[in-house]
Amino acid sequence: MKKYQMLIGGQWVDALDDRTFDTENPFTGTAWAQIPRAGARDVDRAVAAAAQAFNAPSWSALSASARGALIRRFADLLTTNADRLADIETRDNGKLIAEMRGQLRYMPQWYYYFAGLADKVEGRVIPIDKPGVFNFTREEPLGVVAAITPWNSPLMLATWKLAPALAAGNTIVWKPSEFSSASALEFGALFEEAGFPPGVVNIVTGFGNEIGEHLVSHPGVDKIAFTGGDRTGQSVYQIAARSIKPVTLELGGKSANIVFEDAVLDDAVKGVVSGIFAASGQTCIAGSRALVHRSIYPAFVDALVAFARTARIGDPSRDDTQVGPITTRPQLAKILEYIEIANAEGAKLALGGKRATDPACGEGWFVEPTIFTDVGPKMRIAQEEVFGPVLAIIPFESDEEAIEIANGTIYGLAAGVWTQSITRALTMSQKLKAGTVWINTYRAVSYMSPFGGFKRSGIGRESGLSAIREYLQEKSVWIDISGSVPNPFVQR
Ligand code: TXE
Repeated sequence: MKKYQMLIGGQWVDALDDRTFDTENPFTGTAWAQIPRAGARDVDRAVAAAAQAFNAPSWSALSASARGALIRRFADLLTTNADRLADIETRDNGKLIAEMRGQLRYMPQWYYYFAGLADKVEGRVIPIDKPGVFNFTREEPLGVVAAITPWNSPLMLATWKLAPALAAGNTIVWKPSEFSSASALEFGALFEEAGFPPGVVNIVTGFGNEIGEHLVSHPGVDKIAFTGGDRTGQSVYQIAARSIKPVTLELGGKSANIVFEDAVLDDAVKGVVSGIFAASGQTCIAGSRALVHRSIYPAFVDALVAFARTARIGDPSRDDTQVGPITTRPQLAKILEYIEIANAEGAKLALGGKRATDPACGEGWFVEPTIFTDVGPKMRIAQEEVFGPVLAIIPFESDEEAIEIANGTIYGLAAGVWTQSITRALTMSQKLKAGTVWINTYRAVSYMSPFGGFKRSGIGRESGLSAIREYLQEKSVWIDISGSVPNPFVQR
């Protein structure tokens, strides 16, 4: 079994008390690597290393252009290592090799984009209203950023934090999910190879319930960038509030994929499938509710069920597999429990509905692509994030009703709209309370376009120009140019 070490202050180390945990392959259900199980003291030394690196001239005195060049060198290494890292991700989290390769090959773009932005962060000269003073602003890094990431797209979701945070001049303590730490540690080696000074990127592996709170509350940490579950996000926010730390949070959703009567039916079927069965529904942007206009409801459901039934389930490392396993044992149990809940609530099961036992699934943790029809908008299956291949189909009668249902959850991460009417498309893009609205497409993301949640889906934005601002703070500098000291007893 492969044995990994963590990256702290430029050194590859075990946990101080030598504890480890096994990471499992969701397709075989067996352990394949040992990961260091960090404790509080390991977090302490990672934060200390990041703080030291933040102040050291090897990082702090580096010009922004040189910082950009380092990040570009990392992106080049990422490009040459993309397929190898994709293989590790698939082994560790069970997501399709086709999807992981796509993600890894595209991922360098985030680093190129933010590397390019590093030396374009500019302050402003304020045309100040007061005579005799000159006022300008500086954009400064925050310090030590704690990046806490989940298991569903381990390197991609880390990249959305690391690329802008490094471009802005911060240093990092990254805690990947305990279910997907191997690829993070392989990634860490590339930062070293690229020539980042020791301590700029530190990776601490371990359990969220053991070291998460310690990391978030650590006085040496200046900012938290978190992607994960709703409840964990709440706890992170509360703990960060105690020391008034800035946070970005991305907490998932219950996104609506809305199919109007004027949609191109085949396209909408594919769009709904890509929203919920791609990645076995384990994505924050899963279109886990399909809202379908009553007039096309039966025809749409028939076409969707027929298409979803053909999905090839099985080994995620095969290029032709379409539905892979569930990444973690607890997640498998959670999805099966939600299927029970939906049955008990009176939703009609139209496809799937149980753990998959197809021979192609072996001993893996699979759930059949599952479709519930006639779901009421207030049922739990229509309100709560399942994070699995379970679709709730809800009929609607009018555009107004579609908007009301779509907006009627605590979440607001994304929405899809299927229509041929430009007026309807634009109206929906305005009325839907979601951070991303896709019209006649679904699940598109880019390093150039901001991503984040409305309402309980999160705080802050990742990707796009504005993302770098999440890792900067603005300073106002005043300089007297009058040559005389004014009355010290009144405000200038
Ligand atoms: O996530 P957690 P889990 C949702 C999805 C899923 C549920 C639970 O609905 O079923 O969350 O998944 C770290 N302080 N999403 O339990 O616990 C943890 O170690 C600080 C949505 O895997 O939120 C990991 O690194 N950190 C989502 C990270 O938080 C803590 C993606 C996320 O784990 C911590 C994944 C603590 N107290 C799951 N406890 C999305 N938005 O895409 C845990 N962690």
